[in-house]
Amino acid sequence: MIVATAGHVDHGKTLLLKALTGVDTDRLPEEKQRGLSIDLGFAYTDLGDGCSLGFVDVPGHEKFIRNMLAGVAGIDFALLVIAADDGPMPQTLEHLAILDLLGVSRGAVALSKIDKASPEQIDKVTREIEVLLQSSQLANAPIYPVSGLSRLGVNNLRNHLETTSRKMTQKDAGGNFRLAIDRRFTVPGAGIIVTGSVFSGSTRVGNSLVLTPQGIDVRVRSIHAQNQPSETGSAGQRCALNITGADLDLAKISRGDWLVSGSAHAPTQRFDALLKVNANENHALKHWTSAHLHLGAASVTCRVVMLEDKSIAPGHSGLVQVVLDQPIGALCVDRFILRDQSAQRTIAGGTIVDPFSPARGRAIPNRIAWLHAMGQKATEDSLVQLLALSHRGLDLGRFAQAWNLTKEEIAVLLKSILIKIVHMDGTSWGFSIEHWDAYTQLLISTVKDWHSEFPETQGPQEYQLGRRVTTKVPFVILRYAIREHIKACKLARRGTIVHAPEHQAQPSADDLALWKRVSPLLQNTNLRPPLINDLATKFTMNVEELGKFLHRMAQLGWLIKATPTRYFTPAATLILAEMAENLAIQSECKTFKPGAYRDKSGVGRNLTIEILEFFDKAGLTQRTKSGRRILTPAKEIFAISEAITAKSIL
Ligand SMILES: Nc1nc2c(ncn2[C@@H]2O[C@H](COP(=O)(O)OP(=O)(O)O)[C@@H](O)[C@H]2O)c(=O)[nH]1
Ligand SMILES: [Mg+2]
Repeated sequence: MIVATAGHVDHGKTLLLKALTGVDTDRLPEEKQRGLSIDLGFAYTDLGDGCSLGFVDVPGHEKFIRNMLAGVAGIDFALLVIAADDGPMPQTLEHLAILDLLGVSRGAVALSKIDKASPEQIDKVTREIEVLLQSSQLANAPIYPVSGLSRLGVNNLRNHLETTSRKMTQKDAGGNFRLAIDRRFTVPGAGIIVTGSVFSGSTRVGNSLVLTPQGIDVRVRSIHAQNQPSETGSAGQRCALNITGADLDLAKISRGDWLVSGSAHAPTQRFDALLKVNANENHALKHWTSAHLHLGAASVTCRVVMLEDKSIAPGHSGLVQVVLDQPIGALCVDRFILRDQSAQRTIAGGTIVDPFSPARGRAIPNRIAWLHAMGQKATEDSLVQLLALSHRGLDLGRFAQAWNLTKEEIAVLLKSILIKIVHMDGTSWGFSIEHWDAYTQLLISTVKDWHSEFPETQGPQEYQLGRRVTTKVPFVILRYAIREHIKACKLARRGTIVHAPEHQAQPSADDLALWKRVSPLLQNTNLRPPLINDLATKFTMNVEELGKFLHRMAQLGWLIKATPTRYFTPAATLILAEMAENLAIQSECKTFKPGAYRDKSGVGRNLTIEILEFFDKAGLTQRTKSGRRILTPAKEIFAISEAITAKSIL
């Protein structure tokens, strides 16, 4: 369990921790000299039986609230220290408000310096504290009268912390590993060490992690968990990690960065949140207010965008978008605090609802509905509601990332609900069964509409179908749906044309007569059909007339215009496509270069370039740094559905 102190300066936090742990957490020379905590201090006590308490001592002075905020993020338990002789003071109130806005609901009050106060004074302050806590999440927190000086009452408090910690040790270590870095330094012989509270998940020695938001890969060489050498570090512990990395040096790491396991690395500069304005504020929070955001151990300047109402009154909550001046690591249900522009007041606290928000359309009804779905407590409810809103499909990888779900956790979640999943191009898209059925039915009816509107053509090209279908999904999903329909014989394919299986468009008698003359010249051409111009000369035809005829034949699916100057038969196109496919399959990195394709096909340099560009457009291939790779099997784009072989035609 991690405990953080809180409370006004000089109320005895640091001395109390010393009485509890034996450690003086004021370690900086300036802190010793001034007798004042400036930065965070840390101490641990071993409870035996493998349990230990980790303490974060925070500065109480209002000048160092920023450090206090870094210290209380990710803690399990707050120890609010209030001096009996002084009673609640300004930073008592501010720290309490911060804990409340951060959702810290476990804690205790140490009524300190009781050696300096009369019994009447102690009673009076106790009542004041009870009133103060009433409206906060710490309403039921016990109050322990103590003296850090005489150690009176310290054992009672310690026993309470121990009991609470024992009850809590089974903290849920779900999610990907995330540690909020609050210190970094080097140790001779070991190298770089970072310390912080673990928000979620666990890691072990030897694991690879990423420094967020920089995106630097690191490896864990050793771990101290709660100040003890350990093989693992997990949620609910303070950890020190000795890390190395080829691109890592100390200057690249700051307080506020995160160390996370790979899929939790998702820097963001704009997120949506449910924000509660501090009840102690005098004015409502307005649109585009400048503020300081504190999340984890990070602090960044930002603007606050109202999403529902024009402003949010003190003590009230509302949806906002936070636009940051710099990217940070932030994921769903992370808590944060906003302080005013001059960093003097705590103005609000919030919970992240969507870490990856759009700049446009951020307040439209669809988006607000989306945020209500994202704002569900249970990931399952959130997923089901998002699917209901996503008739164009939901990017499941992004969903898992936003919710910080591990691969295993998202897999279990997907098994527990009814969902249609389409894996395409490295992305997994999720559809509700209703939306998927509606979409695939719409594809069929759109093809049928095409047939009645353009009976002289065999059907739409895939991209034409994509344009006409009123539900726009990513092109890869359109392709997938077409492929499923073809397998089920609900649609058919002729080259790049999609059609209803029973639809057979026929050329006019004149076109058929011309086809009989022209087609021999387009076949058996060693994959180099003649140029349109040369064909026209050969048949002493007007180029434009011939062009129109060839275009009509292409609309019937009897030809494919693969380059600006040549038409290929579907059979030749498939042969050319399969050549590309074989080259890719045979190569080690599953890609091929134009030179290799030219040599294999023998179509010459210029035609090679034109054909490969056509394949890119048709979705067969994709250009990458190492060459072209195959996106979709050649047969799935260029084959002629078996139900209607074109042998009779060609
Ligand atoms: N008499 C008395 N003095 C205390 C007690 N706790 C702290 N002090 C003194 O109050 C001053 C501030 O204490 P410190 O622990 O640094 O307060 P912090 O700012 O809340 O961390 C120091 O001079 C302490 O010696 C206590 O229980 N009794
Ligand atoms: Mg102190």
